[in-house]
Amino acid sequence: MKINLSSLIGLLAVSVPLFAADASNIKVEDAWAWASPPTVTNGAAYMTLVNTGKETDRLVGASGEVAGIVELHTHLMEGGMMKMRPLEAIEVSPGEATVLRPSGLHIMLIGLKKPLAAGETFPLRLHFEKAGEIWVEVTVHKMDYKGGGEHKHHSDRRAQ
Ligand SMILES: [Cu+2]
Repeated sequence: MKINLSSLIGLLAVSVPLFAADASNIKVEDAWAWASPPTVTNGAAYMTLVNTGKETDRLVGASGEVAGIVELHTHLMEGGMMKMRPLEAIEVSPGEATVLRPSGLHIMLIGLKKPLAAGETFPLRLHFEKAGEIWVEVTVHKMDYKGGGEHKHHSDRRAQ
């Protein structure tokens, strides 16, 4: 029957992007966020992006149900103050890890639907120029979480 044949072709067509995602050159490691106090309505997600391919890729956006608005941000010094700036894209070059971390690059979560609770996880969808969409599960840590050496040198030493 002709109908069966065309639906088979339809299935083949949708399987192509799935295969492309499997062959992705982008690996996302250690996706995390600080837990948010109940009165705080914004948060940020951090992670390490690794490009196992040969060409530079770009993270061009992120989305998720966790917050009303999800943006790519960086921190810049401006007039002696650390300020956040939205970015159009974050470049992910091969051969080096692109680390999103406090006081640096981050995925800004504006208007959290509910506070981020320690121990929970939430999904984020990352949009890459070449690798396409990648879902990551972000783990929420307590605020006093001491990460690796990467987290040591930021300037905002929190009072106990
Ligand atoms: Cu921000």
